[in-house]
Amino acid sequence: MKILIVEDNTSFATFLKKRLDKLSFISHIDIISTFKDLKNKLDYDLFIVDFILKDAKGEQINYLFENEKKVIVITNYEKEFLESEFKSYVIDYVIKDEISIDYLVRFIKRFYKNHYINVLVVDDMAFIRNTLNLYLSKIGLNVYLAQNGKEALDILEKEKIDFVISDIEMPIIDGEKFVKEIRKKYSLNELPVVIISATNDKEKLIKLLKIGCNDYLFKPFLKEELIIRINNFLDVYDSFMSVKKKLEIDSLTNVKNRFFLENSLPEMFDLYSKKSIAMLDIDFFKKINDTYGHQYGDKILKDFADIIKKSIRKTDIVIRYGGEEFLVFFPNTLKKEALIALLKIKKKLKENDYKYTFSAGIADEGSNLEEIIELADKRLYKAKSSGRDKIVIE
Ligand code: GH3
Ligand code: MG
Ligand code: MG
Ligand code: MG
Repeated sequence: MKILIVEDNTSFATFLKKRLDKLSFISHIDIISTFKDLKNKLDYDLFIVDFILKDAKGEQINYLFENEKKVIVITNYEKEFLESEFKSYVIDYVIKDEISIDYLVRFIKRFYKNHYINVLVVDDMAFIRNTLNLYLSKIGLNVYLAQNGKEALDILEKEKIDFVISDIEMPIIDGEKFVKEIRKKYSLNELPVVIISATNDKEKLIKLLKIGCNDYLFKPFLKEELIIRINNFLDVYDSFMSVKKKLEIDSLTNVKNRFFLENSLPEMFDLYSKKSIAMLDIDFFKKINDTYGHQYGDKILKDFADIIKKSIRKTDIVIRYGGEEFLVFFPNTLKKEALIALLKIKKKLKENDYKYTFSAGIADEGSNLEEIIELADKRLYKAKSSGRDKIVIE
């Protein structure tokens, strides 16, 4: 991402650049100090522009607006700026003090992340759709538009939408029915929905929250309010996702854990018609612990998880099922193909001179996750009872 700072106070410009240099996703930051220098310098993703320059008092903002550029204004003249026509030409403005610079840095981080987020706007009024499209695009989001609930449901089928902003009063399918349809397929965390409402009818809004809206906004909205609320909403959602990610990881081996198995795998499992599950268990692991100590045992577990990961495809998923027992989910894979991956693991253990072996059971039969796990587990037991160091697929 490339940023241009247009600021005649050099020490402030340098201070700002230093703060922004710390953000790894910014590849380039340049500083210029006059409107004159700005001409033909339009190849930037974001412009941070002083309101009052030596050779311009807003004309530079107008110029960038006419060229459809994204601008954040920095100024000490808040009142004058807010009273000017230029206010509507920019994404946002900040005052030149320490706290506002923190806001600016946060804003830029969010602006960058927003480029990876797809939002679906649903409203029957073209004016509202266009306004939201303008504001949301300005903060970097990829915007999809729909005129009613039916159109929106079609888009959700085809595109990877991350969150929805929807009107309530709409023809064909109204907001309430639309949200109900969404919640049949996606949970509140998978697809957040923010409702926009013209009414202050609290009872209706509460009902909407109960049927699965995440939040609401009132029409008409102020641009600043909308931008801050949506950005804050996305920040909270991001931190939720990173917490969720941490919750799903086994801290010793760095593969997925039981929490993931119970909360996320079932849905993933249902997406594929062809799939295999393998259960792997290290042989005589207790002896390893007893002989070399628990810490050494831990290291073996970490190494084993790494070797499994290196032997499978990126789309396959490793889960620590229990102490020294791992489950691998192979999407789009028959058990004979999964067997090849497990044989690779055996080979790698030998090549790296590990003294232990493992037993495994693989299954690709069964109509649900529980059934297929049970079958793989039965086969693992067979492998154990028939002498260990075996992989059983029948
Ligand atoms: P088998 O071949 O029948 O699988 O024998 P085993 O000894 O591998 O199996 P058993 O289930 O009897 O013992 C598993 C051992 O794994 C017992 C437990 O103390 C150890 N274990 C479980 N979790 C951990 C862990 O996180 N770290 C270490 N070091 N050991 C663990
Ligand atoms: Mg409407
Ligand atoms: Mg074991
Ligand atoms: Mg065991």
